[in-house]
Amino acid sequence: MVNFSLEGKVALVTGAAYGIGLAIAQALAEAGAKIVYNCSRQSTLDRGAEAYKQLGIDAKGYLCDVTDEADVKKMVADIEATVGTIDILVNNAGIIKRIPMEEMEAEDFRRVIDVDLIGPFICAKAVIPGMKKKGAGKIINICSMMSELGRETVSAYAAAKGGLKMLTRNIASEYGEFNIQCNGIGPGYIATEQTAPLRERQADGSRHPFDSFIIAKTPAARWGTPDDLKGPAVFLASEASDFVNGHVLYVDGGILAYIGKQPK
Ligand code: NAP
Ligand code: GCO
Repeated sequence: MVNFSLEGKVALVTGAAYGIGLAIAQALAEAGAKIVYNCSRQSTLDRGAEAYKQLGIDAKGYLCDVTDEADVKKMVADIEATVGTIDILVNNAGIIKRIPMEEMEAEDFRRVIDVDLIGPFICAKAVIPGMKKKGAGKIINICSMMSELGRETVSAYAAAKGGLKMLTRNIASEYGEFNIQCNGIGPGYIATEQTAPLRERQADGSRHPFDSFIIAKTPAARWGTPDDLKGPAVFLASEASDFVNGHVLYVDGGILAYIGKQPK
């Protein structure tokens, strides 16, 4: 029988106090994993603690900015000492800054690259030694439509997520021989706090133009929800995907396959 169970596994999901990270953590917990998560603000950590309590999940939270290598190393060492070797890393923590490139300060561009690309590098680098020692590991990087496509105002985010696709392939290449699989999940447009500005109702109650645009660009004719990512995450975290490596699994309702609905 195909093994989707995560019983006995330890999963670190970064940025998992709410949104996509929380949904993925919930799915991994339901498959049997012990959940550890982090975020960079105390208020978010408190929010996450309440969320996991409501879900009946015994998750351990850390205040840790994924761009701070010393902090990440300290967090991983504490997890390994108090919970166990990290079997599954989901690099979910991420930010976006929607600014026309010519108006974007270099420091803003750098911050997005720092969180969305350097952060996953730092976290993967921290967990790989333990995975090598254990003889197995799963790294899942949360990529994006912007790993494949560009659009106005998201130059830094697209550069980061495009880089994250190639970092995924490189980790797969460099560590496959140690039975470590590194894959990506590329969500389409998902209804979370990060995309809330793109879905805000207009003053007259009509849909935000971008909302209508995405629905026309999505064969499923809807925004995704964090729940849509649960199954793909469990698959890539489990033994069922042991021969899948360096792949980005797009969970986008078909956006990347579709030219878009002809306007009426
Ligand atoms: P979100 O609602 O904005 O949540 C982001 C999470 O990351 C928060 O918990 C945040 O907590 C944490 N975070 C941000 N910076 C951090 C840092 N430096 N260190 C540690 N944690 C940090 O985002 P989301 O929509 O759930 O998206 C989650 C991931 O999916 C992101 O990588 C995003 O790029 C990607 N994604 C989203 C969509 C979408 O349509 N929503 C689609 C494709 C990909 P703190 O602020 O407290 O740190
Ligand atoms: C945007 C959105 C997207 C989504 C996601 C799509 O402004 O275009 O925020 O980037 O977050 O990455 O896959």
